[in-house]
Amino acid sequence: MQEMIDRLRSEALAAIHAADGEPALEAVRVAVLGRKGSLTGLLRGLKDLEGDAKRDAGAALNALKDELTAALDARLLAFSGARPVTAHAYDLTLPGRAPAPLGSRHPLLTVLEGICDIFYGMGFSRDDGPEVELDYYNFTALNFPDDHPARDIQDTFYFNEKVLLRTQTSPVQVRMMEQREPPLACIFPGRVYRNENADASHSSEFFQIEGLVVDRAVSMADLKDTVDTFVRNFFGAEAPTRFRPHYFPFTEPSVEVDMQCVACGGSGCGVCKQTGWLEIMGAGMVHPNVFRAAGYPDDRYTGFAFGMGIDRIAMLKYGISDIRLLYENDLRFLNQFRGVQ
Ligand code: 2U9
Repeated sequence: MQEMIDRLRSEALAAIHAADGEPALEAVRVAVLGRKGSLTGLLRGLKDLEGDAKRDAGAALNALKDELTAALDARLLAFSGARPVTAHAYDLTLPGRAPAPLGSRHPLLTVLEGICDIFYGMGFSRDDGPEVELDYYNFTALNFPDDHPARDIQDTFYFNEKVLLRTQTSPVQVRMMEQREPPLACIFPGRVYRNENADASHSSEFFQIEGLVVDRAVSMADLKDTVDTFVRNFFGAEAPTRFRPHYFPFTEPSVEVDMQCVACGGSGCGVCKQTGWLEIMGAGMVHPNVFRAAGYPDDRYTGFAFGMGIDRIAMLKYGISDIRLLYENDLRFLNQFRGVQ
């Protein structure tokens, strides 16, 4: 048997080598591996063998079948003009081409959406308006006097006397009040602009989220409860908050809101500059002049409003020390937020 196998091997390989085209090669394949082919005939003859002889011959014939099939394929490839896959053409030990890098959500957007979700849970809706605004909506309707320093060209980007880049998202709220009657409970996230030099805590563009609630008999206690619910949900802690008296033209009374330092729990550290408190937002009761500008009847409604810098909240949450990192799109920075929800 082995002799027949050896003879078949050398004859078949010679025939494959001698084939001068695809038809000749196909004829060899049929003559050897076809239904009535020589190798197929030997495989059929196995049934007449027994024991070790059967096993050895079977293994040898199957190995020969594999060898001849590979030789036929290689010869066919040569006729088709394609380059064979050989070790020198491809180094299979090289690492594969890196997959296209996945992007990730910008930390500012993660924080923005996270804050919005908490307010949705309290029944707030969300609205946005133009970034290029009228001086009227950005300042006048919000009770800024004509000579208020924020109107200064050094603080605000003006296109002309009447048109500017909004410095806060409050103008969206004036526009909403012009259109709708209370009750209102809405948040207003968006990009705002200020004409100031950039440093670790200032950028000429940044993100704010403001909120407005207007109805009959809305009180400062409602504001406090809303702020506490937000802080509890966002920072995941029972961190106490405190109101410090402040001044804004558009609210009266006005407060700045602090929360107990998340880094040290109130004992004082570098993050809170040893005070134990972190300022997180400004707020207050909507000034009657703002209601008047929006066209609401005198004394019918009260409301509270608040505003916070999303950048500052993101910096506190993730321990980011320089606001400019949020605007440079440096992948070494952004990649650290992969998978952060
Ligand atoms: C209307 C009436 C009142 C929005 C408010 C603040 C207080 C506030 C700052 C936080 C840090 C801006 O990003 S920041 O620099 N904002 O302190 N904003 S109350 O008050 C309004 C808004 C609209 C009609």
